Order: sequence, then C-alpha cells, then structure tokens
Amino acid sequence: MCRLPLLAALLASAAGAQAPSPAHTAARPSFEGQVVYQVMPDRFADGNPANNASVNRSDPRAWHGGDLAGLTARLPYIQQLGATAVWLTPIYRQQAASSFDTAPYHGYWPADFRAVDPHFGTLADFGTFVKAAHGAGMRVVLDQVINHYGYEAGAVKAHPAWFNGPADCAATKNKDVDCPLAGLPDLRQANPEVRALLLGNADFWRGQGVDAFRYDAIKHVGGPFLNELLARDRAAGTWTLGEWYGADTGTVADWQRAGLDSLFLFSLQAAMQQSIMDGQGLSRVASVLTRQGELPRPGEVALFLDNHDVPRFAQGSLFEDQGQARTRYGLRALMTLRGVPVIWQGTEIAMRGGPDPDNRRDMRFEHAWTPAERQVFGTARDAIAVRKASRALSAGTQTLRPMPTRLEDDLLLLTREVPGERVLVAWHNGRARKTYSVRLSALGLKAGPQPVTRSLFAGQDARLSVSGGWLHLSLPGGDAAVFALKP
Ligand SMILES: [Ca+2]
Ligand SMILES: [Ca+2]
Repeated sequence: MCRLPLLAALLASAAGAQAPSPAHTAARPSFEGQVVYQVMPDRFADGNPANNASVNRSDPRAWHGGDLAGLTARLPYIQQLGATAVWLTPIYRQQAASSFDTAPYHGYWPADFRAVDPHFGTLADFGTFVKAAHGAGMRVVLDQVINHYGYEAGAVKAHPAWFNGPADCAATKNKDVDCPLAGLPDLRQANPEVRALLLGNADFWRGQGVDAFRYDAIKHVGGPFLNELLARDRAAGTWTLGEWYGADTGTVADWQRAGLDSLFLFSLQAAMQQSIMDGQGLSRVASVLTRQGELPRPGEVALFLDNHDVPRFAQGSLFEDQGQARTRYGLRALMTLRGVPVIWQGTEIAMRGGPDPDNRRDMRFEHAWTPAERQVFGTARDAIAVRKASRALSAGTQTLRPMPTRLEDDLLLLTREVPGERVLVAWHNGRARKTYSVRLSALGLKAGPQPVTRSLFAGQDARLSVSGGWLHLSLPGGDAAVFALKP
C-alpha cells in the first residue's frame, strides 16, 4: 500500500477483521527454498526513456522513469545477487492525475487492472520480462490490489454500486473491511460484478505467466471473498502472499489456516530492526521465533528487514558506516532463518531512507557504488549462496535453543536440520568479539566432540568447537554466523 502520513491515524485501528473459514484442498504451491527480490519498477531501472512522460527525478513523489524494459535488462543483476524470484509492486494502468501531490508511480492507485501503465511499458513488455525470468529459472510474484481503485479512477463515477459509501462505512461493524483505507475508493466485493472483476483479474495475470500473487492490504478485504479467491489460486497452483500490515505470528497462523500460503511476518521485522539495527537485546527476536510452532507452514512465512512501506533498515543508525555494518549482520541473520527471505531493492547495498517516499529512492547499480556498498553487496550475495547451498538452511526445521538469562540479550542460538545435515546458527549482539562456553545440555543439544570449525559465511572470523559436553563459540561483535554441526 501507499500510506500517506496524513492519514496514518486511519490505519491505526486495532480491531482485527475475522479470518475466513478454513479451506480444504490437497496440493499447495510452495516457495520454501526461494529467495525473493522486491522491485518497485518506477524506482529500479529506466530501460526506455521514450515512456518517461512527466518524469521528475528530483521530486520523490513524481514518476522517475523506471520500467519493465529496465527491469528485464537488470535481471542478470538480480540473478547475480542470488535471488530466485522477483516481486513487482503493481504495474497496472494508474489514475492519470496525482493525489496529495503524489503521482501514482508506486502502482497502488489503479484505474485499469488489466492494462500495463504506459510509464512501465506494454503488456508485451511484461510478457518479455516473464519469459526472461522463467528462462533464467526465476519465479515472478505480482502485486495484486483487491481492496480499492485509485482516487481518480474512472470506475468510481461509472460504477458507484461497486464501492462502499459513507453509509456502508457508518453502518458496518467491520470498519477495517468496509470503510475506505486512506480514503481510497473501497471495493464492495459482495457485489457480483466486483467479485467477477477481481477473480477475472487473477485469471488474467495468471494467463500472463505469473507464478504467485502478493495481495495488498488483505486486512481490509472481506473474508468470504478472499476465501473464494485463494481457493481458485491454489487450484491453479498460484502461490499467495498476503500483506496484513503489522501481522504477528498469530495473525500469520490464522491466515495460513484460512488459505493463504504466506504472509509477511511484520513482528519479526520490527524485532530485527530493534535488536540488530537499534542495538536492543536479542530476546526481542527470540520472543518472536519462539512462536514458530504456531505456524501451520513455517517454511512459507515471508521474512524481511524492510520494504517500501517502512523506513529503510539502514536508516536506523545515524551513522552510514554503522548502518552498513549492521545491515551486513541483518542480511546474514535473515538468511539463517526458516521461511522465505524477501529483499527490498537496495537493501543489499544498505540504502538509506526514512518513511515513504524517502524509502523509495532510485536504485543505484555497481558503477555508482562506494567501496562500502560493494562490501554490503558481497556479504548479501555470499549469505544467499550459503543458504541456497545448504538444505538445512534453506528448508530445514528450526529449533530455537534456550539461552541462560544472563546471555539472552547478546546471544541467540538455533539449529536448522534436515536428515543428514544439521547446522548451528549463532547471532551475536555484543559490540566486541567474545568467546562463549555453554553446556550442550543447557541448550538441549546432543553433539559429539568437534574440532574448531569456521563459519560457513565467507570472510567472517567466527569459530565453533565442542568438547567435554561444552559448546565453545568465538564470535565477532554484531554479526550472525552459521556452522556445520556434527552429530
Ligand atoms: Ca522509462
Ligand atoms: Ca475494503
């Protein structure tokens, strides 16, 4: 969603919409083992200056000229990073006008759900992108808006019956669902024409070769309609990722049971921001991870450091070098967890930026990077490669190990495991290098003697050994490491 600061109060509603009733079907698509790269096409790469109408790169609220041709040309970059899937924020034809002095560059103010906005190119350009991505062995995740049209969309005047009006909003008990989000024209999914339109939109984009949908603002869409939409997606083999802004483990679990394959775990994002970037204790992260058992499908949950709706991860430090160092720590940490990591364009070089639209600065590529940015990218690429090379890291079970209270803010240990492979993950929040010795029994771990073993992450001086029932770890300050653990 595009969240306008002025209207933030509207979004603060704590009342949760009820989840739809459980859906029962057999085979479900999976993204376990994937690494997703999130792109906002207008802010990624400009491959065609001929479609740059009203572009003004000096205005963060204007169109900036990025397009599908640019994204296709930059696929090798995304592949070089190691991502296996690309999520595009919406590419629909947008309302022509600006609203609140903001152009619809972000894609969340649709006017026509089945056309590509000319700023992004043509439907044929999208087809070229999908073909190139599939040819490179990558999956395509497309953002789908199902809650609203843009403020100035023609449908608002042409089809008033499609929208919830002030009377509907006043009368409903479910304000989250039946009242406008940030004032956006709110679709009435119970209307048969609206229902047919939205189900048809999914079929249309599926027909363009899309592998998965990221559904925007599902907190604001009614359960019965979502239930039907998701059942059709699942039957067609389309993976579904829901955005419930602020979702914690309980909310993700409810909606996975209701039929979504995945949701973004916002509670973990907040905890990682506080612990890794802001320097607060790791117990915040542990308290989120300890709830993993509530998830019906823990391998599918979407994990992220930041996205286009929150301030940049690196922005949490006043100092650029510290923001970069802690982003390297965060990227390594992210790649150790069970779930589907999602990297927002630019986080792999620790781009900075405050709230929307500052968090959507234009992507910069290799030729424009500083040496420090190259180092962050190298760390990201290596961490992704290490994850992909390890079955245990990419798709293994995850067990959070109990930590003595005196250590819980500085050290987090977990194991990831598949038959025949086990790794031990160690996040260290202390500022300086430190050696820890912990009894295996206190961690609930069984392991034989093990000589000094180095972290699987490249260029990192982290070491593990096991002797006499004790685990010894020598860890650099502010970093995450992973070790192969013998039985
Ligand atoms: Ca362009
Ligand atoms: Ca709604």
